[in-house]
Amino acid sequence: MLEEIRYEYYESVDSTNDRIKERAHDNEAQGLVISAGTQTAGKGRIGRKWESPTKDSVSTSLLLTPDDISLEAIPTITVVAAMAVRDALSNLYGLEGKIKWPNDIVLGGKKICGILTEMEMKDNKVWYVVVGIGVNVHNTQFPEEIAFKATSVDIELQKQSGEKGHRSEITKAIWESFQKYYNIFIKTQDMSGLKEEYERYLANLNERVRIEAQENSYEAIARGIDDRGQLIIEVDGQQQIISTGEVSVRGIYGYI
Ligand code: BT5
Repeated sequence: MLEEIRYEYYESVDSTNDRIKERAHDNEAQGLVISAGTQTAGKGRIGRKWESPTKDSVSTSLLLTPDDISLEAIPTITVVAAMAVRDALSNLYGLEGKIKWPNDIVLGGKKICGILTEMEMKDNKVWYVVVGIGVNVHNTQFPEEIAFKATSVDIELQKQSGEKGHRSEITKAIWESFQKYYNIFIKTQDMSGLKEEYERYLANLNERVRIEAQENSYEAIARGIDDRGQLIIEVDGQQQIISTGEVSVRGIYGYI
């Protein structure tokens, strides 16, 4: 169970995930959140970069030290975190994002949030887990390479109320929602209690997607998730499971 959350904020760090790792090595207790105004080395998955320019985005990471968690349940935590961000943006601003499995939230077909879960083992057991979340809040423009597929809270609110997002309010709402979903997840260490709600928000459900693995790429229909939070796809009428590895899932007609 995640019982209490303690917040720390820094103007600038390399990566909030790396700051949490350092604290885990100093035996910090579960529940610490480190957020930053800017990251000089924000990380995406598999060595990619995460843009987190000064004061424009939420960059926030949480330390978890779950008792007796199985290794196979760790990637599911990303799936739980995606639900939390979606829920927070909906509750705060009425922004109804979709979850692009496994680790993005999209609005208006563009990415507003990315999640990076990392962990370290000790004595053959999971020692700690870091859940890192980046949300674009005040960004009005993006570097050329991502401009076609990135959006922010303010850009999306501009289309509705004209209101502006608030970074610390978003950070708090995300971790409060995360606590709610995580405490359901951790009882069974799977998505059995959350799957139904998750699938309501899954982008491309029952639509054609392109699965881009390292060696090949093929088309499939997305059918939902299994109890481990893995994506169920259908290829030539046969169901298959995609785990959160190094695959990307793309809609056929654009980024999502
Ligand atoms: C992610 O990876 O989306 C995970 C991002 C996690 C960022 C948080 S911030 C707090 C914590 N500390 C860290 O150092 N990281 C975490 P991935 O699915 O691999 O997507 C990365 C790709 O998204 C990049 O290669 C770009 O194409 C694109 N991208 C980079 N910055 C972006 C941004 N600000 N908004 C939208 N897309 C972006």
